[in-house]
Amino acid sequence: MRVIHTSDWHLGRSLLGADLGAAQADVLDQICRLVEEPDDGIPIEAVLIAGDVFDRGIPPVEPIELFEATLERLVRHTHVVVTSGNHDSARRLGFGAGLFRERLHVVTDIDLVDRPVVVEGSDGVALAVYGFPYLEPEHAQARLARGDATPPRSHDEWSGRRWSWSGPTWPDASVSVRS
Ligand SMILES: [Mn+2]
Repeated sequence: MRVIHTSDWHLGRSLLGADLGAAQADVLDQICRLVEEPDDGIPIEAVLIAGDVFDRGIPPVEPIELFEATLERLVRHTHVVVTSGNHDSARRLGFGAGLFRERLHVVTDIDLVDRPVVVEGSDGVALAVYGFPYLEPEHAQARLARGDATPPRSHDEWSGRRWSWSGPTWPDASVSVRS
């Protein structure tokens, strides 16, 4: 089972006034080509994008188009699992998550983190991927607070609280799980 684990694309970012769009497009093209034609012929079964897809919660049009075009190329060949980071707007990045089928999985909803995306590898191995979005404390509180007088004040505290309610569920109890 081979996967690419990546994060922090920060699409839309500029550096000291320089637009990074062309460089970012080049990197994403390289990732797509790795997936489209792996050098050794061993397929890449999933691409994991662990947050900060965009540099801002409301990105400009160009980075949105680059992201969309990249996803279109990747899902022709592999599964893609996306979560939101602290630079993303979880709600905006998660738009359409419930509509996507087959190979695109966008995990930005904190209620769903205990359910894995299961990828069946061509080698017979099944991979369970648990995407965990960044929990912006204010939003997490609005979504998750349950009458707590002293709610958590950070992502780490909120993630601990979230897991205390329900931990990862395994897709099949008969599957042996390695982490
Ligand atoms: Mn980042």
